[in-house]
Amino acid sequence: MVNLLNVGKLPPALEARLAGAFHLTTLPQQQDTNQFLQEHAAEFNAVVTSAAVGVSAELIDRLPNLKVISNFGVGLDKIDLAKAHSRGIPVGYTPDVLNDCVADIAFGLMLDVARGISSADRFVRAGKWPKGALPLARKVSGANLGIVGMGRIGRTIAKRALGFDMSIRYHARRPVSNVEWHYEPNLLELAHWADFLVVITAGGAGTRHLINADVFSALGPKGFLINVARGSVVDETELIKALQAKRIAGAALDVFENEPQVPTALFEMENVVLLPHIASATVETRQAMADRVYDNLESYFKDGTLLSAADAP
Ligand code: 8YV
Repeated sequence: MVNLLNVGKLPPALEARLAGAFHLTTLPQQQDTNQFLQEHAAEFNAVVTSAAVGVSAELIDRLPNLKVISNFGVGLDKIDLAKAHSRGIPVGYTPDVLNDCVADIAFGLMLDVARGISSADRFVRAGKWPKGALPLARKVSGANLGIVGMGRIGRTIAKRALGFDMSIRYHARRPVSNVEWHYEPNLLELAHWADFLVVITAGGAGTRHLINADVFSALGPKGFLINVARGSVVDETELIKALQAKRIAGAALDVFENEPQVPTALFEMENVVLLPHIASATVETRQAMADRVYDNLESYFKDGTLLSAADAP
């Protein structure tokens, strides 16, 4: 019997399915998690988690018989991959199945912040329509789209942008092979060129505050920021300052530095769209993610392979 330790926040149906196939223990449900691990850590050979929670180096160290980790989500920034790989522990995750939904939300946010959809909805509900009109908005079709990060989701966003007749350029650490879009090695140049700067790069130490005050200045008073990556990639304090000083036109955010806390300074701004990290949150995509979490574990304990394994850092 496989003893599986759940440390994350999983959909209940996935938990039930895992409990049917493995001996499942949910760590946060234990009265004293520290004492529980002192007594039982050696029993576990697998961990399941979610992108928001991850698996720390400390936890990996405490589980001497850990063989595999399965993550609900594509983000690996909260999993200590270096530690896992140093112990030869493969990490499964859920790429590809969420590309469509995250790209859809990137466009939803772009359209909303540019055309003022949420703001116009508030205007109508507040009974303001009979008293006057809203200011004119910004056209999205045909605009310049700068994409920061050109992985699977970045490419899906670019595909959507073709339908909007947008010009597309991207920035990444290096040019991505088999990508036809113009590569911009200088992030500030990309921000300067872009009308909409969409951030969809991995989180973690390497990209922390990549989107900083200089990027906002380059984006300029007509440029919009859209973040569907990780809150850590954007310097939130500098973003608020840039918005307050009208150094950028607006921002649409699905992710934040300290979720679920959102800086209240953003609440009053009509040129800001705020979502509670829902880019992958559809019935279809969350089901596909749950299936992949399960299938990765099943496959590992059948023949030692994963359907989708994270690369070594
Ligand atoms: C989910 C995500 O919100 O895949 C990710 O990295 O951030 C989202 O898809 C997350 O996995 C739920 O914990």
